[in-house]
Amino acid sequence: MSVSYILDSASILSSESQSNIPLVDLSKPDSRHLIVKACEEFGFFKVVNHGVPPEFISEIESQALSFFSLPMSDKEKAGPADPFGYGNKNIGANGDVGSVEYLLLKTDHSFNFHKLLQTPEKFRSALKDYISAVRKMACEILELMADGLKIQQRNALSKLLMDEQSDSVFRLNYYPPCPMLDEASVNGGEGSRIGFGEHTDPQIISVLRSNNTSGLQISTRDGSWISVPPDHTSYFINVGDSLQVMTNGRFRSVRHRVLLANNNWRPRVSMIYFGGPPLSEKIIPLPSLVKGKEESLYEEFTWFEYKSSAYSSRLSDNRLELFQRI
Ligand code: GA4
Repeated sequence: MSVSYILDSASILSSESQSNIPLVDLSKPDSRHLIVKACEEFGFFKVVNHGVPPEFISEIESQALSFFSLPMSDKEKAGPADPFGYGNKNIGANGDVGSVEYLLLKTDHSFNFHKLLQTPEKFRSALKDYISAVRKMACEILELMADGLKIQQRNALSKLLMDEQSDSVFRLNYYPPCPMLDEASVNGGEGSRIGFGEHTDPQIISVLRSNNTSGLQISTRDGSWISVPPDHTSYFINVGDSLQVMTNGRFRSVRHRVLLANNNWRPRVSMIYFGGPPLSEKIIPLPSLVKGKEESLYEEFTWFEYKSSAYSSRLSDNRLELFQRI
């Protein structure tokens, strides 16, 4: 192990330990205020006491690891991700690439798991348990947001995720260890590569959990990047573009990315629930957040229209710009 490897790791650790990522304890009575503050400042926060049973999490993680360790020819049977299924390096349909393999699934369990695994029923039932527990947490958070924003109808946001027609997505990402370990050790393990390029999430809310590996970074208001210290026992919440619009710009959808250090020897595995509304839902600011004569900052659009526009964009595009009123 070279000296530069040690220095490199130490500097990553120190930038992570100094992070000021907002922390929300869902069991504490003041959490609604902290959530609102975090969504205004960062569009991002970490959650503890989330209530998702650890055995649901470990079951999905082990199912994911066994899927991603299948021979490539087997995994490819579940692809390409157009948009659902197995994807490798290609993200979306417009030329974005990253050092990542993934499975993108609809949360209504309509995916044909027989294409995917030898024990599809086990995977399907683990997903069902996991997604309903994570959706419950997401709804609790959306209700706390509504409380914190003094919105009378507590479920104004959460009802969109609970709707039978909710267009939510589940994503399993597998970031392989450095592909050129030998080369990396020759040059001291320095440098990094893009796992998942910078972007904002189009939906309302994203709920992310990863194993204990680094990589996730968020962009702050001044455009600088902060590394998020990994914590496999907690969840990380992202405000999505739709929530930015529904709060008339009060909450900001967070730009984030995954950057992999070239000396990473463990795969990063993340699981993300993207809570979206029904396709026909109009994405407009909640009435009480459009004060007096102040108008919506955005043109009116449905989730279907926004999603269609998102899917024809590049990952790093500012997708909301197209809908901003000048
Ligand atoms: C970002 C959030 C979710 O992962 C996702 C992504 C989707 C994809 O991977 O197919 C998109 C991306 C995401 C935004 C713009 C488009 C669509 C890739 C891409 C270039 C599943 C989603 O809903 O939007």
